[in-house]
Amino acid sequence: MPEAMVAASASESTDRGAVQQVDVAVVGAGFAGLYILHRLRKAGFSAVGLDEANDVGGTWYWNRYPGARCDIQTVDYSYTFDPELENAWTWSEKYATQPEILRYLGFIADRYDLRRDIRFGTKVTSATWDEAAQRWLLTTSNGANISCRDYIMATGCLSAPKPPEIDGVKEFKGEVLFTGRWPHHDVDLKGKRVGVIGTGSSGIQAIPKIAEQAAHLTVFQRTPNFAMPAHNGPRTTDRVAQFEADRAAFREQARWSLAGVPLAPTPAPSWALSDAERRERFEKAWGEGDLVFILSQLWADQGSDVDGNTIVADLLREKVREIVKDPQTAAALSPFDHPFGAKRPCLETNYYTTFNRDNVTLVNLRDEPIKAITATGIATDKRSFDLDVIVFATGFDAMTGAIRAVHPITGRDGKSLSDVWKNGPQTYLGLTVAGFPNLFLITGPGSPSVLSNMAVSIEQHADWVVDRLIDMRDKGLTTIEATDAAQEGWARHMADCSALTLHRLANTWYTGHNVPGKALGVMPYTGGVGPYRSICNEVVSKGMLGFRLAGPDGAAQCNDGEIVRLQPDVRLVLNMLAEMNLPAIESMGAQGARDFVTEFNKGRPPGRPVGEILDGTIPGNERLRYRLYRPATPGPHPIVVYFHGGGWLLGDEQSDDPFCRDMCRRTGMIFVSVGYRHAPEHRFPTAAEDGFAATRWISEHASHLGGQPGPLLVAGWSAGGNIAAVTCQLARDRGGPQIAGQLLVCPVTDCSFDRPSYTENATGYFLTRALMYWFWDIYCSPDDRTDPRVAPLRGELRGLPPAYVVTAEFDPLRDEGIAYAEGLAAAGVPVEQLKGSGHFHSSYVMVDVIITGAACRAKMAEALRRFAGLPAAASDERARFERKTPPPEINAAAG
Ligand code: N01
Repeated sequence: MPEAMVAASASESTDRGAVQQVDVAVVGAGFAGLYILHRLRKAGFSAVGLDEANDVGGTWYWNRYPGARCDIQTVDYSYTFDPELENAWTWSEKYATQPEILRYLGFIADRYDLRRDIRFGTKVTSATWDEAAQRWLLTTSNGANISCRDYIMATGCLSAPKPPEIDGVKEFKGEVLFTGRWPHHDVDLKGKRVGVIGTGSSGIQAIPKIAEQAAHLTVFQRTPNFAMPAHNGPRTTDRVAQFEADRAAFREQARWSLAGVPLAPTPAPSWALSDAERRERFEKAWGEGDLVFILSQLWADQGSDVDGNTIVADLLREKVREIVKDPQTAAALSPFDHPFGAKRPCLETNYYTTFNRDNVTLVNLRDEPIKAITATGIATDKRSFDLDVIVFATGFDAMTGAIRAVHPITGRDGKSLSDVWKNGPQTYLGLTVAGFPNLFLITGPGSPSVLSNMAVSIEQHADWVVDRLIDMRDKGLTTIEATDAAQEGWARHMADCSALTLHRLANTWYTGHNVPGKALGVMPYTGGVGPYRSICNEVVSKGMLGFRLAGPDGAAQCNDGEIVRLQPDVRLVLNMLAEMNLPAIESMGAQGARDFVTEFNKGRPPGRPVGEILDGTIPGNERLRYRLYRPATPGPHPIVVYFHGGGWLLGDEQSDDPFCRDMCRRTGMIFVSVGYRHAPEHRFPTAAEDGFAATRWISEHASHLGGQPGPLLVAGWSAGGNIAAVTCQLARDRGGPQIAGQLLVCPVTDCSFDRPSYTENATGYFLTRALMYWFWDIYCSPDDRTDPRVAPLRGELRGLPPAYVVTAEFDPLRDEGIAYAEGLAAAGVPVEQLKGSGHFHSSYVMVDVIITGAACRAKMAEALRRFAGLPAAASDERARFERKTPPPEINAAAG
C-alpha cells in the first residue's frame, strides 16, 4: 500500500508484557462492533473492542470525502434493537451525510457507554488459536496482547482500501488523497487542478462536490457505472410514513425481506407488462431515488434474466443521454459491460450534470489507458494532464481484504486463513470457518452483507453469534467450529443462489475482479436476508447442524450435515406451500383436486410470448383437444408432441402452458400439448391410447399444422412423461409414426414403490408417496399395473428412439426415472440423463417461480434440437447485454 494511504492513527506501546484476559475480543468499532459489544456486555461476557481508528465509526470514520452519505434510506440504515433508541434519535435527511452518521455512532457509543471497552488506535497484528488453552491469542500494535475465548471480526466489508495499481504514485509532487482514507483536516481544493480516478459510489458522490471547488476537475473513468438520482432532502419520504404507521411491523418486514428493506419484490415479469406499464414503473422508480426500490419494484426478471435486465439498462442509458448535453460524453458515461444491479449501482446528486460544467473533463480510460502518474500529473497513452491533486476513488479489497490481509490469522494445526482461502473464501453461513474454532465473521463472505441493508444484516449476525455464545455457556460448551461438510454444503448453496442472479456476468468487487490476482467468485450470499435468517434459525433448531461443539470436561456434540440441499427457490416454494397448510390433494376427491389445481394455476403469471398459440381438436371418436405453440421464427418447424403432468387425473392441454412456451422459445420448435382423457372417468389404458392416437394424427397432419413432415419428437412431464415413453413403445410396435427422440421429465416408468426415492422423498416435496398411491389407484387397477402401457420399464426397451431423461433429487419418482434411463442404455438406446440436484418434482415446469430450473430446460432444449438434427442454439448471455459499440472519443472539455 503506498505511503499516502497509511492510516492516520498513531499508536503507542504500553505494557507489552501483560496479557489482557477477556471472554471475547471484537475487532472494529463500526455499526457491527458497537452492537456486539453492547450485546456481549448485556449477556455478562467480558469483552474488549479494538480499532485502528481513534474513535468509533468504522467505515464512517475513514470515508469522510466530500459528498459521502449513505445510500440506503436512513430510516432503514439504523439500529433497530432498542425502540427507545429510535425515539431518541431522528435523522435529518433521507440520506444522512457522513458527519451525521458518525455523530449517530458516537451517540450510540455514549448512550450504551461502550467506549470504555474499546482500545482505539490499536491494530491486531496477529491472531493465533492456542490449542492447549483453547483460546485465541491476539498480538496488538498498542498495549497489552489479548487472550480471548472467542474472536469476532466486525471489520466491515469495505475497509481495506485497494492499492491503485498505477505506476508512479510516489513520483507525483502534488497532493494524493484516497476517498477511503480521507484526511481529518479540511482539504481545500479551491482553485486547484484535481484529477479523480474511479467512478464507483465514492467517486460518483465526490466528483460533483470537488467540481464545485476545483479550478478544473479531470475525471479518469475506466468503467461507467449505473447511477440514479438520490432525490435527497428532508426525512419525509413514503418509507418514513410507513415506518411511523407501525414501527415494529416495519422492522419485522425488513428482517424477513430480501434486501433488509421492507419492500416485497414485484411478482410481474417484464413480458407481462406493456411498454407503457414498464415505462410508468421505471419513471416512478427514477423519481423515488431509492436503489432497493428500483432493484425490486420494476419487474420480477430484472435481476435474474438478461432480457428483463436489458430493458432497465436501456431506460437508464436513455436518462444519461437526456441529462448530459454532449452526446459523446453521454455515451462514455453509459454503462455497457454489465447488467444493471450486477455491479453495485450508485445514487447520485448532480453527478451527470457535473459533466455539463465547463471546468470538468471526462477521460475515458477505455480509449486512452493511464500510462503512468508523473511528477506533474497523469499521462494517458494519448496525452498528459497537469494536476495539483490526485484523488483515488479506486475502491477496496472487498469482503476478504479486511479479514485476510490485515493480519495473519492462524487456526487449528497452524493453518493460516490466507492459505485456506487462497482459492477464494470458504465459510459456513458467512459466519464461521472450518479449522478456526471460536472465530466469527460479521458480514463476512458468504453472508448477505453488502447485498443488503447492512444495519439489518449486522444485527442479525450479531444476535445469532451472541445467542450461540450464551447457549454454549448454558450448556458448558466452550468451543464451536464449522464442519467441513457443512462448509462445503454452504459453498454449493452459495453457487446455487448465485446462478439465480446476474452477478456471475459482471466483473466487480463482489466477485474479486477489482483486485489483480484475487481469487474470483461471487463472495456475498445472494439468497436474500429473510431466507438467510431462516437458514441460520434452522441451523439452531436442527441441533446446531454443521457445527462441532465441545466443552472442557468432555462435553461434545456434532450434528453434521448440510443445512440447505434444495435449490434456493425450491426451498422458498416448499416453505411457502408448507405455510399454506393445504389439505392433502388426495383428500379432496378427483373433482376437488381439479378445482384446486385450476385455482392454484390462476395466480401464476402468463408464460412468455411465442409466435402463435392455437387451440384445436383432433378428430376421431373422442375429439381430443390440443394447444399448439408456434415459434416466432419462420417455419416450418420440427414438431414436439407434449403430454402434461397430473397423475393421469389432473390438468389439461393448457396446464403446462409456461413450460410449453418456454420450450417452444428455447428449441425453436412447435409444441403441441395434447389434452388426453383422464381417470377416473377414463381409466387405463385410455391416457396411453389417446397419447399414441394423438401422436399419429399430429404426424399425419404435420404440414397442415405448419410443422416439418417426417419424424416427430415426443416429450412429457410426470404422468405425461409416462405417456411419452409409452407412445414411443407403441409407435415402434405398431408401425409408426416415426419418432426422432423422447424427452422424459420426471416420468412415471414403473409400478413399484420400493425404490429408495419413494421412501426418502415420501413427504415434504409436494408430490408425496400417498399422492402417487392415489393417482395409481384412480388410474389403474392392480392387475393391470405391469402392462408396459403404464409401466414402460417392464416393456421391451430395444429399438426405441434416443432419449433424454430428466430426474429430480427430491422426487419420489427419481429412481424409476433413473432406472428407465439405465434400462434404455442397457438396451442399446442412445440416452442421456440430467439429474437435477436440489430439485423437486415440479421444478422444471414451474417456469415462472423456479428460476433455477431454467438451466435444466436449456439442456432439455439442446437435447431436442440434437434429436431433430438442429445446431445448438446460441447462448452467450454476455453477448446479449454488452454494448459492443465502443463509446466515441471524448473531447478534452466536455459540455
Ligand atoms: O469503489 P468501487 P468505491 N485505474 O470499487 C476504478 C460502498 N460505498 O469506493 O470499475 C483506473 O466501486 C474502478 O474502475 P473499474 C458501495 O458498496 C457506499 O467507489 O474497476 N480506475 C471504479 O470505477 C460501493 O460499491 C457508499 O473499471 C480504477 C472505481 O475505481 C463500495 O463501497 C459510498 C483503477 C472503484 O469503484 C465501493 O465503492 C461509497 C485503476 N487502476 C462507497 N482501480 C454509500 O453511498 C480502480 N478503478 C453508502
